[in-house]
Amino acid sequence: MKVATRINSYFREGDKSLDRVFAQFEHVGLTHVDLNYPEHVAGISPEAMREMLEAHHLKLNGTALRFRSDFINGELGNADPAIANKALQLCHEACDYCRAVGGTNVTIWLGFDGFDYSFQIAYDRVFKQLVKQFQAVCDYAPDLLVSIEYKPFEERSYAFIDSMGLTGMILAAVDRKNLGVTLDYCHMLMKHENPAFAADIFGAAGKLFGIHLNDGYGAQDDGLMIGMATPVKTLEFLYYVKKHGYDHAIYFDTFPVIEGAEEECAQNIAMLKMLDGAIEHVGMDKIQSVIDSNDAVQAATLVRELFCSMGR
Ligand SMILES: [Mn+2]
Repeated sequence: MKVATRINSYFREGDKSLDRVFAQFEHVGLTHVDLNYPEHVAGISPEAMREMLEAHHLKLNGTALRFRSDFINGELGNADPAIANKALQLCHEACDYCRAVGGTNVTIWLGFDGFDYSFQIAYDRVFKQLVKQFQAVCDYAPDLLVSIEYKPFEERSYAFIDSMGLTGMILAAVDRKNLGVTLDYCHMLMKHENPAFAADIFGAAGKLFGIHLNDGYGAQDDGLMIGMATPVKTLEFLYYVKKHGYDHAIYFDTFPVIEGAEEECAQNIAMLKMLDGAIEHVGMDKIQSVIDSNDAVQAATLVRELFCSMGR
């Protein structure tokens, strides 16, 4: 199992040294790293980054775009062509860095492409512009997986790419093999989506490129430890992730604030392994046969069986 977690959780304690954080990642049992671009790579050459990762027996999963101040009124979909082009160039740089360090995935979350007011943006113009921009990123780096992470709101009151539905429309319109989706579990709860639904649809289409696992109550991006709020939904989600042969890193996008980052991460790893073990113990065929029966009482029986199989 490939597992990664949020570097910034570890920056809260001690200095902002990636070498120190990577040593802790190795110690807790993580295998992969996602770097926010550009903030985590400032002043570090790809060669130096690769060496630092190798020294701690870690691999780069990929880079994740972080758009800051220049882009507060929109990134790839910005109405100002100069700013939109600057956002595109940043995506290209993130692709170059990812490839040079041996990563495979470039994750793009457009936190500022969206709106706060009625009559503020031209929806169709933004849609068509985003399609062209994603085509440009995909064609720039056909050897990499470009992945859209959607979130319904925050930074803006309404995000443009806000849901599995809109993301699916973008994927279809962009029509590139190397464009897919990163499913962030909490973001889906915020949109009142059932995470397993998207995992099955995108997984079956070969478009599941990234997973951000966490938990929450739906009203906001809580970033809680895995399985602590919605364990049944998490089990169903993990079932489909397994069913569709997902083979990239599972990234814990959790926000330990009071908790120690390493203890919190260890808990996430232990919970993920326990939930996965329960699915293994009950068996994929058995679970599928219950789903195929389309029967809520059988589903409830299955959930009890999964709970009873934990830690066995
Ligand atoms: Mn995320």
